[in-house]
Amino acid sequence: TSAETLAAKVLETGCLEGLPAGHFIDGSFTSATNNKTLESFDPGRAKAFAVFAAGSIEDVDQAVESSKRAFENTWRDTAPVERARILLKTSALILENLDRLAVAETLDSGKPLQEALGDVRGAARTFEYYAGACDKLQGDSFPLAGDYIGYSIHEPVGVTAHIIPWNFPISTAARGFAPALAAGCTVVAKPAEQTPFTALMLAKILFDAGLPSGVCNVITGLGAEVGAPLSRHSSVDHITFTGSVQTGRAVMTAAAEEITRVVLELGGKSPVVVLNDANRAQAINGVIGAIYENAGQICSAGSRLVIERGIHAGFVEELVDRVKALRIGHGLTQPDLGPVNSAAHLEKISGFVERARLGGATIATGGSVTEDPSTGGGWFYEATIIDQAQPEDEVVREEIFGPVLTVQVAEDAEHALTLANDCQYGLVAGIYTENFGQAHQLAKRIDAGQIYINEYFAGGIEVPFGGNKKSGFGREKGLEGVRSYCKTKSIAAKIA
Ligand code: TXE
Repeated sequence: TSAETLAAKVLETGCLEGLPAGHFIDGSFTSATNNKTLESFDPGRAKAFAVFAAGSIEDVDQAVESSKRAFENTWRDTAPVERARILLKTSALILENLDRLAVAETLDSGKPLQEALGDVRGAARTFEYYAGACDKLQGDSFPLAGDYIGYSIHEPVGVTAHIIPWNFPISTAARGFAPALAAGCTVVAKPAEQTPFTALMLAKILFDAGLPSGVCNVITGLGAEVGAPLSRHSSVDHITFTGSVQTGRAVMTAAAEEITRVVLELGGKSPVVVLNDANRAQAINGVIGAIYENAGQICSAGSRLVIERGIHAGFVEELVDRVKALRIGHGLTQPDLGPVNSAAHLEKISGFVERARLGGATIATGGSVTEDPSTGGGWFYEATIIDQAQPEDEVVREEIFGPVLTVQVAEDAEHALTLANDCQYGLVAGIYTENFGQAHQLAKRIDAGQIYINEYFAGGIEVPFGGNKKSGFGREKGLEGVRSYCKTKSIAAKIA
């Protein structure tokens, strides 16, 4: 395919030409006020391949002021159908740029190219979906007595900040920008310092699709230097944050100062419950995808297998065979398992497994730092399974955010439910069983924002997504996703 041709060229040269090099403010690329830059690394080779602007508070002010002007002067009053047309055009332009966006995403994040292609197609679909919502944000009317009428309208909240992590750069940007823009809000985004490029490319695509200048601004740089001033900015009306619990707490604290709305999508430690009567092949494939896709660096990764004793031994044996056969390699070579995003993150993953090993864990496969077999480079960690894990183990309790699966044995479905819920997080859960009544019983009682039955990651942009407990609050995706960017105004009148 043409994506593969571009990937081959990039593998040969080590870089991708024409990447944006500045912030995107007011419809054009500009360098940081202080002219500082940072380097971005190719995780598959552990080598820098490009530089980008290292923003500061001055750049944040400039971008927020630009978004505020654009909100007040144009976007909030742009006809909903016009907003819809621009979002639809954006969706088409994303697909026209599919190869470049996907290759940039893989180079920057490390994820396998086939996954990046899926993410970019998903981003296009997200704009298509929310294009359809623009002119359907209708309010209610209220039954008041005799001489009164009452009705509500949904107004855009204003300037929305989007703080984006490195594991799904373009997907997270799209899932925030599209509903915000659909509602009539303007956007200031800060991608992660590990993966700045696709959010910048997306802002330019929106502009090319007809979005007025200033409606979507993107500033790159470090969390402390760009994310922190953005989250405490008095002209920001809403913050969408995806990232760690620790940073989420800092963002929420900053937002509290200005009483700014927040949606927090934080980490997870999601269970995949496999009962004795599950379809074996379906469950094995599901479990593998749940934890080894994007090398486990997914907030909703299925990182805890909770399996009934009756099938435990045979299932784990088959799982280990399948996992050993996964091909490790640079993301652009379309491997089964790509690198992890950074050296620091590799060390963090390795630390979790080493501590578990010292504590006597049963490491059924993997358990070591490794490398790209064809180049000897990159930040790779083996696909790992820790069997016979106990509820109190650190590897069961903490988000590792890497290709590490723990296996807990359940005596029956009730015990599986207890193990599944024994967790500080509540983002998603998977259930594999052929007994659909039981599946729905479990779905009802598992404390998570989204449940997948018999296919992990089932569902699309139509389905609301977000966490319970320490996984955060607020919902993205679906029509609920667009509601967070609206404020309801109710109007009541005496008509006689
Ligand atoms: O996250 P941070 P990190 C989890 C995962 C991972 C851990 C640490 O377990 O190992 O978090 O990752 C910006 N004010 N997840 O350190 O710091 C930062 O620049 C405002 C789960 O990368 O949360 C980046 O743009 N913003 C997760 C974004 O916050 C700040 C995805 C996320 O980075 C800031 C990523 C500050 N003070 C990590 N400091 C998920 N839910 O999918 C940093 N940032």
